[in-house]
Amino acid sequence: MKLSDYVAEFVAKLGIKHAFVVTGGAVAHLIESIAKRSDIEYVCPQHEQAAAMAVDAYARVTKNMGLALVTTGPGVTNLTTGIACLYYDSLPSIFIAGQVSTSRFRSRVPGVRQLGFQEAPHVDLVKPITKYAVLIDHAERIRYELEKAVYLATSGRPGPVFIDIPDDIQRQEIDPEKLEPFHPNEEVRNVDFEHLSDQIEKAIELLKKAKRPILVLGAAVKIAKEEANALNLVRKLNIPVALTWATMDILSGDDPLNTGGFGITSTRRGNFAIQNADLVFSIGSRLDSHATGTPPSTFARGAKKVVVDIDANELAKFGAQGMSVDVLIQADVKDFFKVMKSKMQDLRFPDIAAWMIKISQWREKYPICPKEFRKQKGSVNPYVFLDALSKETAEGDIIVTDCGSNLIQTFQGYCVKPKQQVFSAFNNSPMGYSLAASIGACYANEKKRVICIIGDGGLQVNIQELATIVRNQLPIKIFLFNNHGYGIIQQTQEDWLNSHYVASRPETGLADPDYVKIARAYGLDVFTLRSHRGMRRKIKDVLQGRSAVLCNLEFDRNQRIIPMLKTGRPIEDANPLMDRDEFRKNMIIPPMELSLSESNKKGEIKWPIKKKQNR
Ligand SMILES: Cc1ncc(C[n+]2csc(CCOP(=O)(O)OP(=O)(O)O)c2C)c(N)n1
Ligand SMILES: [Mg+2]
Repeated sequence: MKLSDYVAEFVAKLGIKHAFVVTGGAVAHLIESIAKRSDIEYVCPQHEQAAAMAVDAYARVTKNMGLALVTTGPGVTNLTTGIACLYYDSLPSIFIAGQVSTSRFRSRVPGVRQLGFQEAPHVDLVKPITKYAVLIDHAERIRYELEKAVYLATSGRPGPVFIDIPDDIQRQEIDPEKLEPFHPNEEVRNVDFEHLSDQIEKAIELLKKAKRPILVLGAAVKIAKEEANALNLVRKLNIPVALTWATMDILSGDDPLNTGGFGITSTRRGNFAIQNADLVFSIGSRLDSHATGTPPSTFARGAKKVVVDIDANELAKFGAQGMSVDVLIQADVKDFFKVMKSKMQDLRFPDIAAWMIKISQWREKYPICPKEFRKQKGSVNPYVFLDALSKETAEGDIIVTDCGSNLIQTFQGYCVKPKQQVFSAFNNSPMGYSLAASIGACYANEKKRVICIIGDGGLQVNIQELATIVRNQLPIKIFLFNNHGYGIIQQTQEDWLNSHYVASRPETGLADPDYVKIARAYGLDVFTLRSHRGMRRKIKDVLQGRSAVLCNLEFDRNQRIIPMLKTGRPIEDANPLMDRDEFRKNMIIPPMELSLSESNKKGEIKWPIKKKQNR
């Protein structure tokens, strides 16, 4: 059997149904072997970065692995941004590259940079962003290395793996019967269930006393596929839940138990809730500074805290950063839920009705889309749009958002429905992700429609993928948050650089082409929305049917993320600053000195900042 055929059969047996490929001489045999199979469809993105991002979304949606094949040299260097997305969000997938033939390895002539055309040290390049990266320099190693790579990708904390196969090795004949298998050296998982049980008892004691508890569910709940157990716990405890970006779609946005997220870019209501809690019980979130604000000691500072995390280093970080945690539980969330469940029978918790009323009052009082936003004229307000979009989408829809303001606004303003998936490349967050990821998500979900939210800056970074969408007739509905610039960078420049908008606006170096014309040239249907008039109708039109659509939403270029924390403040005190009396009334725990100081009166900062438009 030809080795490349063996590789194709191996990946097909894993249940992978699509391969994202960008061909080249050094990978031609592998791709041909994939193409010969009837159980895998290959898809041709226009750029390897997009292929990797499609793989990322494919893994998220199928909850299996995705697969990409690329050629040597630039094929691999182009992949890296996408591979990093999978690595930092702990997603398993397989990346296979063709490498120059073994006879052309530069190692044959000491000191040279390259011997083979397009030769590059792939394994060295991707090692820090993969769980395993290996060069197959002997054909008979193929089975062992493939099996090992898949084992590593999917076990423990998942992640992408990379396999480099030289051109001459791809063509070699092998006898599959004679190949050495890989036997995982399954170190017996040594879980100290007794200790875990003791720690959980301590946590339950805190739960029994809490009057204002909040449960945090983090990404690990999804990585461990423990969503159902997490939701059972929520229902059983019947306590409010604060979700991180990664888990935002596991509970409906309008569920009374959903506090509405928390952190430096979240909602007022969610932050008032978590900051005023008397118990924060966090499961599977590393509670990074994006969630806690800085310094982390300001986070939920009146609350007892329980943190469940598999990683001892993450648990140790709290003490090192001055954030007190009362019960640290080092455990896989799977084990945690198992033990927790066994202790839930007959437990009685205090009545938290008053706390629930407070949370619903915050929801009412501080909607992310207040009425005055709706009155905006001459441009589309992102929060008004997201509210309308939430109403027009259906169960089962996948929504992918990009990076920058549009990412944050989506997680603030989009109200998730049951069985929807909403995601982005949370930790790597490269511009252009959502367009390429929408392609992967679409293939992963039987080519059903995918809603892609992206900024004008992000669109430029993967704009070539409009061609992939049209070529493959994918029903991807792109909503372009067009503020003609890098909105989030401008907001940062207002905070840090006295509004010196360097390299973030058309006047200061950016290009601002006509995206409508570009999308039309690629063959998409195009709509433009310049105001709120007829918005629901237009969104309906965009969403219906199987055609690919770009809907250009014209925003005010001074549109900002609202609210958004200014550096140095606790997360309950975001910009635009609230009247101090009103702020004080919302605080059950003592506000920080900084929040009460005279200089923080309402009106210090007005958003959106209205400046003369000079374009
Ligand atoms: C590949 C890459 N380069 C640079 C950045 C830094 N960055 C983050 S957001 C952003 C601007 C994004 O502009 P746009 O997509 O228009 O989003 P907006 O904030 O305007 O909604 C930049 C440059 C990044 N995240 N990824
Ligand atoms: Mg923009």
